[in-house]
Amino acid sequence: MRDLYPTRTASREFKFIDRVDPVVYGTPGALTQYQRDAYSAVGYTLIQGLLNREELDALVDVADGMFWDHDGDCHVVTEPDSDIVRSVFGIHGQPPFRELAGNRKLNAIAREICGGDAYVHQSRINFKSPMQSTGWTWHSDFETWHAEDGMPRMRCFSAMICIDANTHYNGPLMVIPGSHKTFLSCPGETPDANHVQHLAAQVVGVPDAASMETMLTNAGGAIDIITAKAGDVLLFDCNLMHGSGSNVSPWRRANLTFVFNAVENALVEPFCGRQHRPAHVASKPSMMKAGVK
Ligand code: 6CS
Ligand code: FE
Repeated sequence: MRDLYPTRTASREFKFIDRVDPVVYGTPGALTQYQRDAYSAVGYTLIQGLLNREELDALVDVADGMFWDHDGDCHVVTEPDSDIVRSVFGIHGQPPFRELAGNRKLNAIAREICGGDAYVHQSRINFKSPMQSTGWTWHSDFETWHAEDGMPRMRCFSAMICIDANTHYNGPLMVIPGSHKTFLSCPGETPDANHVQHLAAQVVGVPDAASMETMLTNAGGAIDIITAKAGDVLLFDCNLMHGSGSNVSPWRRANLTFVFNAVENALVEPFCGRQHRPAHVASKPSMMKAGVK
């Protein structure tokens, strides 16, 4: 299959490649016109209060439990320099995450953005523990999912459900608005079994200062800080440049993310030439439908 977004090539240069894919594929229906326009223009939009109090309380209880006592059904990633749990992956096959992934509103949004049937490519809770958790360096998720998972096109998005309030103080997500419209091809070969180290601290596929400067100039110098209430959900495009700092506050910033990918955008051979990553970071449509019909 032709590689429209070559990255991690032998080149030692960063290179900007114009996006050839639409941002929203489907007809209007689930998003308000404002949300649809905002998502298309800046690459993200916030849906307030997706979860009701009861759903949120159940989610908080389960997340608390998983942090302290994770069973074999999920895959734990710890902080780079400690055994503090950073993330758990591969949870959308178990309650209550399976039900949440099948949330009617979320599925209608997935159908609108993906333009048809969608499935969960990845699920995770990032715990962002108080005073302990390091952040995530700037990156495009699609750059990894394309190179290492074989995701052909930009027809995929993340739904980040806020388990806790995301404030200015507890390591909130930062995004470069509009950066989803350009793909940043990064130098550097993908190491074998890269996901083991990558999920704790990404090294390949990340911008340098010069490419960050260019993206920020294109965005009018803006870095948007995403603050949200517990129960809100942030929808963001697979190619939006984002990152977050450490949590130096006494308040946890846990978020649950489902990544919805169009069935028509199913994974092919990884474009980096390595083996597929394990199913807990890169599901396949046949393996785990999110209840999206
Ligand atoms: O490699 C991945 O799939 C993960 N890495 C990052 C930095 N964000 C998205 C995803 O969780
Ligand atoms: Fe990410």
